[in-house]
Parts: sequence; C-alpha cells; structure tokens
Amino acid sequence: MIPTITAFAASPDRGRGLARDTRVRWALEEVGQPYEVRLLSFAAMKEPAHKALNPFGQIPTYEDGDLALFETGSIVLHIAESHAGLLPVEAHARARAITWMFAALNTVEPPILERANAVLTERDKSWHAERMPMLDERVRVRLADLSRHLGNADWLDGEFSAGDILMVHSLQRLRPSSTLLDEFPNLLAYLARAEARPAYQRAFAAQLAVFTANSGG
Ligand code: GTB
Repeated sequence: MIPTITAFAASPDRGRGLARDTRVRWALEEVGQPYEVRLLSFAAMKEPAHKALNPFGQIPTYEDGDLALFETGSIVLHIAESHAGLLPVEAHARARAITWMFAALNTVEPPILERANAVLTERDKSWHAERMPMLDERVRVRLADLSRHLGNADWLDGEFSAGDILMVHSLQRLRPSSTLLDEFPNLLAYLARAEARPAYQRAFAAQLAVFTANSGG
C-alpha cells in the first residue's frame, strides 16, 4: 500500500522546504518508499476530518492502510522502523540513533522554534529587540555543543540515520532570519552534506513543485 501524507496547499515558507512535510518526504525518499500527498488549505486543517487524523489540526499526517499517525518524530520513526536504511540494526547503535531523533526534537529544535516564532510574531513589540539576544544565545549554546559533538564526523553517530534527518531539518529553520549557523563551519558543512543527498533533493523538489504549481509561478 502507498502511504499518503498531508502538506500545505500553500506553504507559508514559499517552497523553502521548512514545513514539516519535508522531513517526512525526505525519510520516505531515503528508504525508496513512494507516497501520495493530500494538500490542505488552512481551513481544511481545522475541519473534523483532518482533526480525526491530527487532533491539533496540523500537517503533516501519515496514513498507511488502517494506520494513521501524526507528529513528525513518530512518523519518521515509523518509516525508519518499517524499512531498512535509516536506523542501524545493532541494538545499541539503533538506540543511539533514536536518541538523536529525540535530541533534535526536544533539545535543539525548541530554542530554534522559539526564536523563529519571536521573529514572526513579536517584531512589533517594544521589547522585541531586547529579547532577541537572549533567544540567540539559547540557540548558540545548543549549536556550540552540537558542533563540538559532530567535530569532523559526517553524521551524528556513525552512518546517516533518521536522527540526521530530524536534526538537519530543525537546523534549517534558522536560515530565513539568522546567521547563527555561520559561526559553526562544521554545522554548515553538515547541512551541505545532507542537502546534497539525492533523497533530500527529491523531497525538496517535490515540496517546491507544490508551491510553484499553486502560486502560479
Ligand atoms: N510537532 C508537530 C510535528 O512535528 O509534526 C508540529 C507540526 C507543525 O508545526 N505543523 C505546522 C502546521 O500545521 C506546519 S510545519 N501549522 C499550522 C497550524 O498549526 O495551524 C511548521 C512550519 C510552518 C511554517 C513554516 N514557514 O513558513 O517557514 C515552517 C514550518
């Protein structure tokens, strides 16, 4: 059965690959699993039919037969567990790769999202300029530790894994409004390495094609 994911019909990121369907598309491309996409308007995401799939009315969701999932961490883990290639077979290496999935979502991504949301929604507040250095510093602390861990390695723990997908996609969210990544050349190289993967390029192209088709561009 071919799984179906949901994505924005009109992504606010204008096809830059930052919406979270991209990380699911990327995981599916890495394991060679074809998929279909159901595009949703913002209104449709809040309708009961979609909320039956994701109670929070968000994209992406994942349906495969009678299985319906939401939360990209869970979806990517499910893809990685049901196909070869995104998690090591050896038990300890597999547990460490899953640890990196959680580290991406629970430790690295939150300060990045807090910063991104501040830029998007708090720009007009009198305290915005005062708050930004604090938010930058919270991100910088995480990037510095991540950079130290990565060192000269290609990937977070041995072979490329689902942890790298979630980490790279979390880091990319910094780009539209921040130059913090430039302070860490090995993280820039890590992103470039990941983005050069054919599976990433197919995933990026697929989400961009939706934006291009629906924007008249
Ligand atoms: N924790 C959930 C997961 O990982 O699946 C979070 C899902 C989520 O944030 N979905 C967003 C959504 O549906 C889209 S991806 N938002 C609509 C809503 O909540 O009503 C997040 C996103 C949105 C926009 C940009 N952008 O414009 O750059 C980037 C990322």
